[in-house]
Amino acid sequence: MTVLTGEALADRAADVLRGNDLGDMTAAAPRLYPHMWSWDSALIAVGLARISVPRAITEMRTLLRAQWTTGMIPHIVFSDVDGYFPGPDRWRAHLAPTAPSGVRTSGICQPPVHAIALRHILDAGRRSGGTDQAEAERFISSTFDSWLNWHRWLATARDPDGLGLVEIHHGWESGMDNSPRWDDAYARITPGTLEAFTRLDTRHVADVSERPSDTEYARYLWLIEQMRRADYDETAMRSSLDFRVADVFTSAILAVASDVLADLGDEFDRTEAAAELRDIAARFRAGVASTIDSTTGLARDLDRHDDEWIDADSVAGFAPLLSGGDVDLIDRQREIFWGPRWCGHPDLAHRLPASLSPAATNLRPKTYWRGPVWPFLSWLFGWGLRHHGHIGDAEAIREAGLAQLTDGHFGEYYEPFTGEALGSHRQSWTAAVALDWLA
Ligand code: 9YW
Repeated sequence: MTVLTGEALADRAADVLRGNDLGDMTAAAPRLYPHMWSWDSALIAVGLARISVPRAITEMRTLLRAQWTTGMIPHIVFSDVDGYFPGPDRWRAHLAPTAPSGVRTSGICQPPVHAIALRHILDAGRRSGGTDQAEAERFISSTFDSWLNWHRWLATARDPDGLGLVEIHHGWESGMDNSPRWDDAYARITPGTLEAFTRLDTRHVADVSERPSDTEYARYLWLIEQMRRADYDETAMRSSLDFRVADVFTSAILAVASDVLADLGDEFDRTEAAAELRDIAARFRAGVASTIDSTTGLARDLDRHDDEWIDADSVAGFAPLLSGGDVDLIDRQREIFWGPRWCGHPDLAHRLPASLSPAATNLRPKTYWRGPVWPFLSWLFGWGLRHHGHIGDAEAIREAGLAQLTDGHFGEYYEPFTGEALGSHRQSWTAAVALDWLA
């Protein structure tokens, strides 16, 4: 069995990113995902910043070229490579009046982790100095307004009732596609007439039971159909879509990323914008805290269909570890996070957060967002804990996260108990976080 560590692991990770490089964007995975995904690209940029600051900037520039006039950053920017469904022909997003021209995108978004990448790019640029520093600074100051508009759009169009929670219109917007978080909301959906379709994701994985079922998939496509009928207009979609959920994890990311962007605003003389971003951060941090279940101590999503809380025992329950919050809340969350239902579960291969509690009765340890460990998410928690001053926690995650990757596969996700790499291998964001952990 291969055991790669240190430089050998970093070399292999860099090789993965080179292999998936399509020129001005990095494919999320070589065959399964031959396009740019929004939150993947930000984490990829974090890894690229360790190799080449200009290449990391290119990644973020490509993503920004796909920004909608509303401010939305779409969840997929399509390359010219075939082999992914649903592609641009299914989304037909270019027909929306607010879509960008000259680039093909999907019509939904993903969690706003991008400001975190900007911070990494700027820090890497300043560490190396010279043209790297100049380019990074020029990039941040010249694109600051675009990132601000992205955050503004999420804080307004996606929080129409001012709850401090970001509303999503498709499970894909959460980035945790088939998480049990969305089961009840999806169960209500009966797809209308759909154009015929052939899935392609199931061709690229060894075991189809790891992937969402066909019934789940039909619902995903039905929502796209509904969005198309509403011309991707936010107001029209809110009244017609079968899926509307306030996503606590995306909300936590918006909170902390708004603080990070506010810091950048202060550094680049954008004081007013920085104040606005801090207000957004405070509102969404409070929104996240308002979702806590006092019995379980976990954060919850809110189904906007009936305004019922969703109890899912999922990793999103630790949203406050990203958003931050008051000391009591964070202490309790850390205790649960490291405790026996989560990272301290005695049967885990590595002490890392799985997508569902390893003690949950509905756990499916090989199925996508219903049990496996996702390395980029471990990185995100590590980053968040460090950002809020919990250095020991962050170090523990880094060590366990690297131990999980020594097989050199850079899997999309991992079986929590055996540590087996699953889904796509050579997944870009997995390689990227390894590079950052190893730097
Ligand atoms: C899909 C690319 C994406 C991630 C998502 C993850 C999965 C599949 O892969 O989505 O077809 O969009 O759930 O978070 O961005 O890695």
